[in-house]
Amino acid sequence: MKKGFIFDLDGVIVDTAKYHYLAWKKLANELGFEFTKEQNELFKGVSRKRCLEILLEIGKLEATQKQFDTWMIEKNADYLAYIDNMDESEILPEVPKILEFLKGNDIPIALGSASKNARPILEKVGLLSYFDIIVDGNNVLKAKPDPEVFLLAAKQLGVNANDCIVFEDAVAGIQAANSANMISIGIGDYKILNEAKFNFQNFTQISIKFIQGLIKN
Ligand code: B16
Ligand code: MG
Repeated sequence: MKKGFIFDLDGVIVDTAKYHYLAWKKLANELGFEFTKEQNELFKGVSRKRCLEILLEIGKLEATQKQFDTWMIEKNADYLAYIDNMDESEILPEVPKILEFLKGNDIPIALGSASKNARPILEKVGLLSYFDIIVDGNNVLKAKPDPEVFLLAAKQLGVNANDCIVFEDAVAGIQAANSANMISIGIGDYKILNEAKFNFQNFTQISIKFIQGLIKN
């Protein structure tokens, strides 16, 4: 059966978490509290709206709907300013090698990200043309760990869900891939991503032979 490969964005293709962190920290500081890098770990793979809810819980603040919306807009404006200078040097190691191999073998490739800024980021780092399909925060109603983002990607790729392989760096993303009956590959700390079918610290540890095995099985 035809296989499809689905990539998360932040933490898999590029490390945008550092820019999300700077923008959330700026907002927290303006609101009068600290936001640490450790707390930022909770935000990985989580939608923008849910991130702000968690941030306000950390700061023990309540917001009116109007304030909430204003802070969402402010955070995103700051984030967009931080990512404005991104270029291909920010692509995580060996990602292009894997994309190139899949493309060269006519394997369909999708992005499955929670970010509403996924398309401009791929464009900035020069990887947009590798992706046949982009499903991101603009296309789904339910955030990971709900499998909606990956199921939609599979549908648009024209590949059965159980023939899809998902690369993810967030626990919620691994859970989403598993509940979609896809093969989940954790990128990052295996102790955190222990629900994944396979684990790698990063793409430098993934051989073409391993990818060929996934395509054949
Ligand atoms: P935006 P991913 C996620 O990207 C980030 O990990 C998460 O921290 C962020 O809040 C979310 O995108 C939404 O991003 O504010 O740009 O819409 O890992 O799903 O690619
Ligand atoms: Mg991610």
